[in-house]
Amino acid sequence: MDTTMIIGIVLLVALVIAAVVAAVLVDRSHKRRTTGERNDSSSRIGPAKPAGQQPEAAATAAPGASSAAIGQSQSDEARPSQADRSDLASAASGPAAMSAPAERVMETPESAGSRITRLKAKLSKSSNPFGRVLFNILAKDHLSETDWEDVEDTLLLADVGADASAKLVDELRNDARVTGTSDPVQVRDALRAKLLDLVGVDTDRRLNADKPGAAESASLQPSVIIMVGVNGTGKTTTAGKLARLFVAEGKKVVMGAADTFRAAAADQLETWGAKVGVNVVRSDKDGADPASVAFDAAQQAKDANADVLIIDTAGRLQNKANLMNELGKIRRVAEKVLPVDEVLLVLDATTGQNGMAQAKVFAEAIGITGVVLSKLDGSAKGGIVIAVQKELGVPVKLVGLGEGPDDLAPFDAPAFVDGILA
Ligand SMILES: Nc1nc2c(ncn2[C@@H]2O[C@H](COP(=O)(O)OP(=O)(O)OP(=O)(O)O)[C@@H](O)[C@H]2O)c(=O)[nH]1
Ligand SMILES: [Mg+2]
Repeated sequence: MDTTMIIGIVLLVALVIAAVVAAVLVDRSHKRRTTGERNDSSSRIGPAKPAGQQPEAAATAAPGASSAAIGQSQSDEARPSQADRSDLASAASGPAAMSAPAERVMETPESAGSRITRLKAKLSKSSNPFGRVLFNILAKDHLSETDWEDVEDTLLLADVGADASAKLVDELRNDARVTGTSDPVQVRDALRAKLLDLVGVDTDRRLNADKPGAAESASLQPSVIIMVGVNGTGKTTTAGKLARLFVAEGKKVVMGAADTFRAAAADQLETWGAKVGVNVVRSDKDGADPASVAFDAAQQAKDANADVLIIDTAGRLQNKANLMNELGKIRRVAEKVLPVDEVLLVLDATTGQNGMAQAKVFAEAIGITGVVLSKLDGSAKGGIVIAVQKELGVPVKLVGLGEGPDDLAPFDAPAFVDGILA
């Protein structure tokens, strides 16, 4: 064999090896590309998939899965029914889609009875400057002219309102004159009775969704609640706490994130929902029309046979006419699908009489069926309860007593008055 032949054979072998290596490399890169495409497409299933969520979890996160999730085992939850799957398809294609609870370990919200006992104790313990001043005045042996004025000033400072404070003290003084006594203990008892009267002991404070017969007819299901109020009063927090209250009652809840100003607002609502298996209908587009999200939420809550739909809205100042008109539109558009049973105005208890101005404009713009007095655990200027109810004719239905997930309770008039006088 001559040298030329040997070189030829070596070159041939080298060429064959190069061809084999090239073929293997091409095959590997092709495999990588197809796997990547599969992953990409699964990440599009279910909007707002939380970081780190696995594709399987995204499928679990289907709309309608809330019915499976609430009160059921994790394995049930991991197997959405056929209906769940078709819901998922329609939700993903719509402008606002229902996202899923992100966490697998569900919390058990505190029952209504247990939270009332706990929150009553919390209310009576909260530092209440109003109660302390009244206590000091009424601890005297005999009430002088200045003491009466101090009682009135204290009621004013506690946001009871000018008219109500003057009327209350006038009546107390009049009673004292008639009975010929200004015995502080009797005055104190009389004050308690009058405050109770003003706050309203027999007022029906049930949420419309909780009233017997609410949404019994299939066509009226679910009950719809819209949360409104100025910026930062606690709307989203209250929506989340309220969802827990309903879940504790065994109800199926859906929430709608009609605060489309910031994506973070929908994320905040999802975080609340995820803990108790409540799905949130949201738009992934910042600045989407909140009314259209409300419409989609109503449609999807209805399709999912939910008992209650809670729609969160963006905070807005009452003097911004366009934003107030937007609220009216949210209601009208939601009502194309379902009647709105409840509009809850969330008032920050620490804003005092300023809350009145807010309440009036919100009542005109969207209609108010109840007030949530949030942050009553703060400086406890709860007297606004009296003014709001009197001016608007709508009851305070719930009070927020802290940032904890179950720190929301039905308003309890005697506990509230005792809290003031404590
Ligand atoms: N102490 C206390 N804090 C509360 C209560 N309710 C809400 N907060 C706090 O108030 C702050 C604002 O609450 P959000 O629920 O975000 O208020 P929002 O009305 O949705 O705010 P916007 O959507 O920005 O208008 C948060 O830090 C809450 O934790 C309450 O009852 N007590
Ligand atoms: Mg909010």
